[in-house]
Amino acid sequence: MALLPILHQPTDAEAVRFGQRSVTYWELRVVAAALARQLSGARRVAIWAQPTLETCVAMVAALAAGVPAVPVNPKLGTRELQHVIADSNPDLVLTAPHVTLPESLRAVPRLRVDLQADGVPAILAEPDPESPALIIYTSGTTGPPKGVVLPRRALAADIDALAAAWGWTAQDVLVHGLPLFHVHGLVLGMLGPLRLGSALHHLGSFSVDGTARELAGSATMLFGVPTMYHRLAEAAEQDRRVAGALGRARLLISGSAALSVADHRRIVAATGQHVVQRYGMTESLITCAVRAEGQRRPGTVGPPLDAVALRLVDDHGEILEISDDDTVGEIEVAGPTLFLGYLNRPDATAEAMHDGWFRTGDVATRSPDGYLRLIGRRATDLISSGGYKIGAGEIEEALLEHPGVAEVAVTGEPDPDLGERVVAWVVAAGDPPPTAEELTEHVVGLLAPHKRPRLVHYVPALPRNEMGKVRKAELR
Ligand code: MLC
Ligand code: AMP
Repeated sequence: MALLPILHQPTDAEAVRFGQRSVTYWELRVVAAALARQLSGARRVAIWAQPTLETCVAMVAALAAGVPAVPVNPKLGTRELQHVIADSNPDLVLTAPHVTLPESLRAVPRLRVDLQADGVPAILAEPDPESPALIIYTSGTTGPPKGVVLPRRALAADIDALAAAWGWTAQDVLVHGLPLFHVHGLVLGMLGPLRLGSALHHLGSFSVDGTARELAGSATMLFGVPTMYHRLAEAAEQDRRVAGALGRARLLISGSAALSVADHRRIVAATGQHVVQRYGMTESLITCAVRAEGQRRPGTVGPPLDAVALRLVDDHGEILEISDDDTVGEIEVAGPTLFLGYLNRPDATAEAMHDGWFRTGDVATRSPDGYLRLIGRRATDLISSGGYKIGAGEIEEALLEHPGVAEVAVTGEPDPDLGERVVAWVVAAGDPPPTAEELTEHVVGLLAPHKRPRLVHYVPALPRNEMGKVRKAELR
């Protein structure tokens, strides 16, 4: 089956809507097929992934052409953008017509996405399911982000498994305001509805009002990160219209970070709805989900999807057969939803695998009925903030480039809204020392704004062990 079967038999049903602009499946097919013809022969393309209709058309065109697409966060700082472009080396960058691109992208030929097309160009032959479809950059604990190469087969298998888990059909209308350069908003949130032939109403950017308006209208499902549900919980407690809109949804689905038990309960109390959680990673796509008909227990992400093989292993890599909701192991996954490897990084790919299983780095318990409960990560240097995964090392390196920083450690501290907030512990140099605002702007210049420190502590020295490694636990 084709990755996007509906392109072969388009209907007049609404496909996607961004604000006031929308296209039907027929219109999408016409513009995407025309653009796909212009892409064919390209080795790889970057897509300037603003939350717009043009991004959607560009993505569909690249998939139709069988050209791997690199979605680029338009808010990346110079350092990260240079890295993504140098590492992925795209032949073209696809943008909406009026975008001004930053310096580091000027050398890459640009193709403007045109929403007008004449005729009805044929759809190109379906590419090999094992061929790369997307390259999505994700942070690790050290070094710059790595490009996760996802084959078409993984996208198809994951969307189909989620559709089965949630009874997700062409009759559903999905609403969300997620960014289109990560798995959550792009693969689940955009390619999901397109593969199923259902509609997506994208909010442009997340807002409580927009979400409530859509759910009070035709939207049946909501995707969001826990920060969004935290804000919705607060609003629903204050405003009966928000509570009522959330209460009408067929499914409220949360992922990318842990939804706190407190926020889960607040939403139940205000709206009568239990949020459905699911768990995954860029490399494995979504691997666990509470089923539409399943018990929605706070703090759990449900059992593995039908397509996914999942095991827990102990510190020695031995498989844990036990399911007592208590014994803790690292999650390893296998099956058709897995990535092909990290772009240009066979070393990192090999390190991530264990006998053909992908090592997630997430630790969990398993209940007798197979529900996973995530209890943390192996790497404490990976910060989860607003549903984004952020490597502490990346921010430390950026801060050390500031002349007013002699030493620095970055930690994630609990935050009621973001889950964790990025905190920098700085041994300052220079007189006067740099202000917190200066350091924040410095990070925003090099990296994406969501990686900026939300708090800067000045300390006379960092606590270190005999090896000279910073004892981060003591800072907290
Ligand atoms: C803030 N901004 C700045 C800035 N300070 N821009 C430039 N310079 C500065 N100094 C910008 C931000 O980029 C943001 O824009 C806006 O101003 C508000 O800043 P913020 O406070 O950082 O954003 P906030 O409102 O807190 O955003 C919360 C949020 C966001 C929940 C809406 O964190 C979000 O969209 N999270 C989704 C993350 C996600 O999709 N993760 C999926 C990973 S895939 P803007 O435009 O950004 O709003 C994955 C797999 C899986 O994990 O399982 O799903
Ligand atoms: P990323 O690599 O950006 O795709 O982020 C994946 C990480 O997000 C996982 O390794 C988990 O740590 C975290 N994550 C995703 N979904 C959940 C969830 N439902 N609960 C807790 N953590 C989650």
